[in-house]
Amino acid sequence: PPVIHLKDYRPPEFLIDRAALHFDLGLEETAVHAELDLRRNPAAKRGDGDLYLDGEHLELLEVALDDRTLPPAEYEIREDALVVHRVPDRFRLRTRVLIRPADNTALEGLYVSGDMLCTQCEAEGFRRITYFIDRPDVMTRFSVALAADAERFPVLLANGNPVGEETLEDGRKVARWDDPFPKPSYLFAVVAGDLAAVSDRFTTLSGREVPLNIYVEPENTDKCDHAMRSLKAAMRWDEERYGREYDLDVFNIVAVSHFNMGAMENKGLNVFNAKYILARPDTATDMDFAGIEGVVAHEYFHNWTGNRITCRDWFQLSLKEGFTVYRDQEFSADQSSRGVKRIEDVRMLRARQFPEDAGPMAHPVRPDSYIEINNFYTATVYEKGAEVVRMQANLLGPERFRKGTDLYFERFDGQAVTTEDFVRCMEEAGDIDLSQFRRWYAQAGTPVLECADSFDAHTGAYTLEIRQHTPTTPGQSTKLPLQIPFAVGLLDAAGADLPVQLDGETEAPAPGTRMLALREAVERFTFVGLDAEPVPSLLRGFSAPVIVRYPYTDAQLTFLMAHDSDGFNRWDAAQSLSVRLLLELVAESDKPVPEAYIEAVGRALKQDDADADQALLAEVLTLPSESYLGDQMTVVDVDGIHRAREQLAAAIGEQLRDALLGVLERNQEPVEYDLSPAAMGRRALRNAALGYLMRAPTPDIVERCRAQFEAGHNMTDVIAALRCLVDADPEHVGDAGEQALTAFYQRWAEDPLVLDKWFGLQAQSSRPDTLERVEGLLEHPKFTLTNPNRVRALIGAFAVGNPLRFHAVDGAGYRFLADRILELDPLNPQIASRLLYPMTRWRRYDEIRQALIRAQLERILEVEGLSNDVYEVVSKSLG
Ligand code: DPP
Ligand code: ZN
Repeated sequence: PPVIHLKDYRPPEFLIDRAALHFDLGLEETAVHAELDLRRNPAAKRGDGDLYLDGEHLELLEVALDDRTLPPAEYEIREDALVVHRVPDRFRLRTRVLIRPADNTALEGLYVSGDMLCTQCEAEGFRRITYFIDRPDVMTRFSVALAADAERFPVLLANGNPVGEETLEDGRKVARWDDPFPKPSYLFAVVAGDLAAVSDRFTTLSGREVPLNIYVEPENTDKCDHAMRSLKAAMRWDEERYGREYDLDVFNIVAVSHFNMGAMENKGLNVFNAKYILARPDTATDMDFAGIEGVVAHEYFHNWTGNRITCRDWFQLSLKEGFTVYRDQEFSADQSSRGVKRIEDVRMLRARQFPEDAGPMAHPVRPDSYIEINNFYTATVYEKGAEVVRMQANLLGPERFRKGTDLYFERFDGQAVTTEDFVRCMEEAGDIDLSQFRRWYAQAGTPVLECADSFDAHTGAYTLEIRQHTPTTPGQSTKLPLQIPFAVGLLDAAGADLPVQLDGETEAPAPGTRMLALREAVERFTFVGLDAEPVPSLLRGFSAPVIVRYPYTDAQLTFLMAHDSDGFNRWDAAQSLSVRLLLELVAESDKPVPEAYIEAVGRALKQDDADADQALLAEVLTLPSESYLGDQMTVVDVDGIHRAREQLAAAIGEQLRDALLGVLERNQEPVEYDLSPAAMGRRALRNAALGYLMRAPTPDIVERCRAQFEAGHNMTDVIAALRCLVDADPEHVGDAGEQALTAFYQRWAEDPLVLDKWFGLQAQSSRPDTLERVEGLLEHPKFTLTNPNRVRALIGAFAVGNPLRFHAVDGAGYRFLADRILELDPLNPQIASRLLYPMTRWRRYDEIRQALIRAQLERILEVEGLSNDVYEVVSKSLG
C-alpha cells in the first residue's frame, strides 16, 4: 500500500461550494443522490483536466454533468474513485449511488446499529456514502433531505438546522436539514431510527435559546441526566473560558451501541458510543461518570476547535485533537479536583503515550507519513498533543494564552489550517519566540532529563545540572534539544518551600515554584542564599511530558511524599518509592517488605481525616500497574512483577489491617447516593482499602466484601467488590467469586454496557484458567465480534489488561490474540488494528516471548488481503 507524506501536500484542484444530498434510507439498501457545485481552485495547479472523486464500496447508478447524463466513455469507475474526464472550470455534478448499510461491519460510512442507521465519517468514511473530494481542506455547505419509512424511522437527523418535515402519501417521511456553516465531509452525519429524546435548553451568552436533545433507544431515557448536565456545563465553560458560543439553532447528540471510537463531533449532531452517554448510579462507575463528562465536553468543544476551524490535512490532526483534549482536561479539572485530574491524566500519558513513543509506531505529534490515517488517532496525537498545548498555555500565562486563542479563532474561522498557524498565533499574542518550541510537533520520542546537583556549604550555592536527550525513534535518528518548561521547587529540612533565587539576582523571590526554561542539551542553574542543602522537587505539576532521572534516596522520596507543597509531586514521590521497591522485590524474590515503606503508607492512611482529599489519597495508595512496572525494566519480567506486586499489596493488607479497616469505617457509603467529588473520593479510598484487605482476607473481611456486592448500592462499589471476589484465592473465599459473577450476570444480562464489565472482569482475572475462560466466553450467546465495545471488553481487556495471563510463556495468549485479529480484520480493520497494540511491544520481553510474539506477527503478515490498518502496524512492528 502507498505511503502518504506530509511533504507531498498539495491544495485540492477542485473545491465543492455546495452539496445537496438526498437519501432514500433503508437498512439493506440506501440510495444517495448528490448534487455538487464544483469549481476549479484558483490556488491550485492545473492537473490533467480530469476530476477525481473519492468513493469506495459504492454502486454508481448515474452521473450527470450540468444536467447531461454522462455516457460511460466520459468517466471511469475505479475501486476507490470516480474519474470524470475533461470537466469545465465550474459545473454541477449529479451522482446517484446505492450503498448497503446492513453489510457494513467496518462501521465507517453509513451503517446499522440495532434498529437504527447512523454514520461515522472521520477520517475517510464519507467516501463510502457518496463520491466526493473527501479531504478536510474541502469545506462545503451541505443541505440534506432524508426520506425513510415513517414508522421504522420516525426520527431523521442530520447536521445543522432542521428546515422542514413532511409525510408522504406512501407512508414515507422526508426531513430536511440545512447546515449554514461550510464544513469538511468528515463532519457529515445522518441518523435515522425509532429513538426517544431527552431534552433540555441552553441560553447562550448573547441570549439565544438552544434546544438540546440526547437521542437514545427508548429503554435508555433514564440514563441521560449526567450527559445532559455535562453538556450544559461545557457550553457555559466554553463561553466563560474561551468566549466561544454555540452557533446553530439546535444541538443534538445520539448514543449508538456499535461505535469504533469514543464519540464524534459532527456539526450539530454529535454521535456517541453509548458508553459515553448512558449512566445511572446502579449501572455506571464513578470512572464512567467522569468519562462521560470529559467526552461530552470534548465533542462539544470541537465545535470551535475542529469544526469552525478545522485541519488542512490529516497530518494536522493534533491541531484539533491536542487542543481539544487540553480543553476537556481543563474543563474536568474545574468540575472536580484539579490535582487529582492532573494525576489521572499523567498516569494515562505514562501508561499509553510513553510506551508508544518508545516503540515501533512512534511518531511526532504532527506525523510525517502514514499508510492508514486511522492508525494515527493515537495517544501521541491526542495526549502528548494536549501536553504541547498545555506547555504553550503555561509559557504564555492565562491572559496572553486567551489573547492567543482569541486571535486564532478570529483569524482562522471557517478555514482549514495547520499546527503552525496555531503556534504563530501564540507567538504573536504572547510576544514570544517559539521557534525552538516547534520541535515538539516534529520530533518523536520522550525526552529524558538526567539531573545532578551539588551544594557548596561555604557559599550557600546549590547547582542543578540538567542533561536532556531524546532516544532515537523509527525514521528519526538525530534529535535536537527541545525547549522545556521545567518547574522546580527547593525544600528545607522541615519540608517548607525555599525561595528559588538564581545566582546574579539581587532579590530573592517569594518561596515557591520557579519555572526554568531549558533549551540546551546541558543546562546548569545555580541557586543562592541557602543555609543548608535543599531537597529538590523537580518537574512540579508535570510541567512537560518528559522523564526525569534524579538519584533520590528513599528517605528523600518519603520526605517529598509527606511535605512537597506540589500535590502532583507528592503523589509522584509515592509512585517512585513504590516503583523502586517493587523492582527490588522483582529482582530479589525473598526480600521482605521494608518496615519504612509500610510506615510511610501508614502515615498516608492517617491523613484520612475530616479535611482530607480522599481522592488524592486514593491515588497515593494505588500501586503502579503491572504494565507500568514492566515499562521501567530493561526486560519485562512478567511473572516476577505480578508476584512482587501481590506480595507488596498483601503486606500492606496484613500489616496495616487496622488502619485500613478504619478507612472503611470512616468512609462508609451514605444512604443517599452522591456524585460530588468528595463522595467519589470517599468511594475510591474505601475501595482501595478494601482491595488491600482482600489480599489477606479474613472471614469478616470477605463477608464485608460480599455484603458490599450484594447491597448493590452503586456500580462503583459493586464492581470493586466483585473484582476482589473474582480475584481472591478460592481457598479464602470459596465459590463466592463464581456466585457473584452468576448473580451479576442474571441481574444485568440485558444491559450491554454493564454486561461489558462482566466480560472484562473475567478477562482480567489473574486466575490460571483465565485464557480458557475467555475462549469459552467467545462462544457465549452474548458475545459478538461485530460490537467493538464487546470485543474490547473481552479480547482487549485480556490482551492489554492482563499482562500475566496474556504473556503466558507457552505463547497461548499470543496465538489467541492473533487468531482473533485475523477473524476481525475482514469485518472491522480499525478494531483489528487496535488490538495489535500489545504485540507491537515484543522487543520489551525475554527471548522466548520475543520469538513467540514475532512468530504470530509474521503469521499475520503472511495472510492475503490484510487491511492497510493491520498491515501498517504489523509491518512497522517487525521492521
Ligand atoms: N474526532 C473524534 C474525537 O476524538 C474521534 N475521531 O473526538
Ligand atoms: Zn476529538
